[in-house]
Amino acid sequence: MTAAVSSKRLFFAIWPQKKIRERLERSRKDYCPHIGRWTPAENLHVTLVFLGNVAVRLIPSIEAAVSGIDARAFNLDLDWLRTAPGKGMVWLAPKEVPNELLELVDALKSSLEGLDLEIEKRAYRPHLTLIRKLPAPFEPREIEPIPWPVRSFTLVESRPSRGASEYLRARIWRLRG
Ligand code: 2AM
Repeated sequence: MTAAVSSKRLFFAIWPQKKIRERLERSRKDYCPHIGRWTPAENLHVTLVFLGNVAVRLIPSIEAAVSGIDARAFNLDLDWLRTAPGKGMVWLAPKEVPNELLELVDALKSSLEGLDLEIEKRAYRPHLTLIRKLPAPFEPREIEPIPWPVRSFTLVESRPSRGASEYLRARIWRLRG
């Protein structure tokens, strides 16, 4: 008999369209020739708000709370390959963070207040993790921008697995415009 699931690991994210995932996939070797552990193309995303382990009974309230968000669609230019020294990670990030993205993150956090969740208090730094466990040093650099029209956000469940995490997009909300 399987035990009932009482909590899920959840986060809000924006998820690139297939065309952008394919472009990222094609550019991998140009970005970084080292091997490391590449994020599978279908897992590439930018986290908006990380919720961590959440009691399943809270999920309907979370979905209801964010359904009232009226945030604008925006364009995100991924143009900066960054790294954390010593951590073996390579991220793609926007050099300029659009206001609409910050507004969306603020709107999510405000709508979730009072729901008994532990939400990240640190400053928000949008990034898309490309590589983990990079074996060699890596110099951050600018790249030709990858323009990403962001038209929706999504609630994601992260399921640990032996290889890369498995991400299930539970719900998707459209942005205005
Ligand atoms: P990362 O790519 O920088 O590891 C699923 O794990 C997503 O949530 C990833 O985008 C991951 O960011 C992010 N994440 C994991 N733990 C987090 C934490 N404690 N705070 C904020 N984001 C986190």
